[in-house]
Amino acid sequence: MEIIKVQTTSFDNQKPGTGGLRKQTKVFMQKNFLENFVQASISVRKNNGDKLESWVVGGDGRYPGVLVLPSIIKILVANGIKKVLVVGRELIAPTPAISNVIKKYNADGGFILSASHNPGGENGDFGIKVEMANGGGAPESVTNAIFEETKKISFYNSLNITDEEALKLAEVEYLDPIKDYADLMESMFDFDAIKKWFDAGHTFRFNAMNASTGPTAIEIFVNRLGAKREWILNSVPQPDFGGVHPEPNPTYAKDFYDAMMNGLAEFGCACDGDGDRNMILGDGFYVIPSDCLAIMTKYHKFIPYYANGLSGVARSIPTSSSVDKVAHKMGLDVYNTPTGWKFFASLLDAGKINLCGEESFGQGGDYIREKDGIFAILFWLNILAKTGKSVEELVREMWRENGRIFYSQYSYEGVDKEIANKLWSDMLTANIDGKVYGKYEISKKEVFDYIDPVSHEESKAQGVQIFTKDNIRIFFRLSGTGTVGATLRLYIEKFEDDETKFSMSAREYLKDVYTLVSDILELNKRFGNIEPSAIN
Ligand code: VG1
Ligand code: CO
Repeated sequence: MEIIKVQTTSFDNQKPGTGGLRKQTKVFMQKNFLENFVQASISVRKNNGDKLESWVVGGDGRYPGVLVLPSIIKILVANGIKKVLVVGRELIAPTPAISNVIKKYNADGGFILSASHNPGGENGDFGIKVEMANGGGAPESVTNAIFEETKKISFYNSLNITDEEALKLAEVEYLDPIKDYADLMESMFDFDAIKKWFDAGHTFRFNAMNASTGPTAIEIFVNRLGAKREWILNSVPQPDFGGVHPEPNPTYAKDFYDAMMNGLAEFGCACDGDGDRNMILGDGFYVIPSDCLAIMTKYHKFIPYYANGLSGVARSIPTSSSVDKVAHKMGLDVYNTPTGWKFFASLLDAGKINLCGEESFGQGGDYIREKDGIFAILFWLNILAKTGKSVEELVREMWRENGRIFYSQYSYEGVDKEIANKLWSDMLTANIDGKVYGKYEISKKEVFDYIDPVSHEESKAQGVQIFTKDNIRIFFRLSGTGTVGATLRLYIEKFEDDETKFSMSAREYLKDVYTLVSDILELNKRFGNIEPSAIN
């Protein structure tokens, strides 16, 4: 087998974002775009002196994932990797199941071919997440080095063989990630209790959004737990997700959300394209992800895996402080990290936390290094089965005990990039302390810089935080996963202990705050009357 050096020209736009390199599919399809990035990632790991013997390749099934597999295999083997562990011939598995195999088979890293919750297909997005030996996304020191490498790359290593030959190389092994993952889940949760809950006639729906989680959901919920097959919706993975935007939230899973609001089942849930996100719904009741993390923390002792307690929890800084109320009562530390799961990894590795979450529909634990949609859903099923309460009862009870944190996240997707960058730099330096906007007075504005408590790696300017005198917290940042223009992300929270207000919707309760935020950021002046494209 002959190793060849293929001449290439570098690209200047291969900077990985919040969750890997994500671009429009047509950008990824440019000659050598993917190959350059793959070679750069491997070169950086080698330059760091890391042992690279085995490497996992997986994906969420989106186009053109399985078609580019041979090319990736050739580069890996040509770079001296002895074992390429491929996640099924079809290359379809949820990100958490791929993270699990990296760890389980002691691989030195991996690639996940996914743009996560972004739409797929020829006119959608494609992406590649670079995973480390711990099964988690590469930290900023590595992604920055990869970016530098991509700017100067002039050739990549490959093999002089056909695509068919590449798929059959002795160095390539195909795994069954679903079985490994389902076994792991079965070892962590009380499957007997959940089985009894289903046997007792409780109703359930899981929406796989035509993406990667369908087959795993059938194996776990139907085959192992006894749910009805017809309760698993949109369960056949499709390369373009059947045209669905696979982001499980009230905006992009609107039909499912509406059906659940109208009594479809007692418990409803959905996952995103690559299965690391989830949405939790009760009968006529929506659980915001921040409250979801708080409920998981509150009831962790019902989960056999967590029966001995937690060492600490973490939330990304834009996530609401709902979990803080629960954790502090239990005497647990709460860490605040920047947006992006990779920031939890060092805290998890060091054993400082074993449960964590983000407002963006993601929770996970210390058993792997990615967030995990099905894990969160099983967590809820386990709690429902053990408490006998409904989703709504559990959340309302928590609000009565701790007060309710009204919270809303809204996004302006695909706005003008230059204007957004100018807004961002203006906000970094803005001095608005003490400024009055209508009935609100700003008490403090600060830029959120993060120093990892374990690795001491510093990540500057991860967002701008604004507090008002009456304790409203506003957080603002630019998205790192969008592929067209820029996306503004705004997050607001306000604590309320007046029970008579608990039944208001967050949108109604925070109505005036939306106006305040838009005034502070001068959104209408800068962008010309824009409306949020997603409110969750
Ligand atoms: C978004 C979310 C963030 C999440 C990231 C990756 O990032 O806000 O919390 O970790 O997506 O999720 P951004 O930079 O667009 O706000 V996934 O499911 O795309 O891996
Ligand atoms: Co995802």
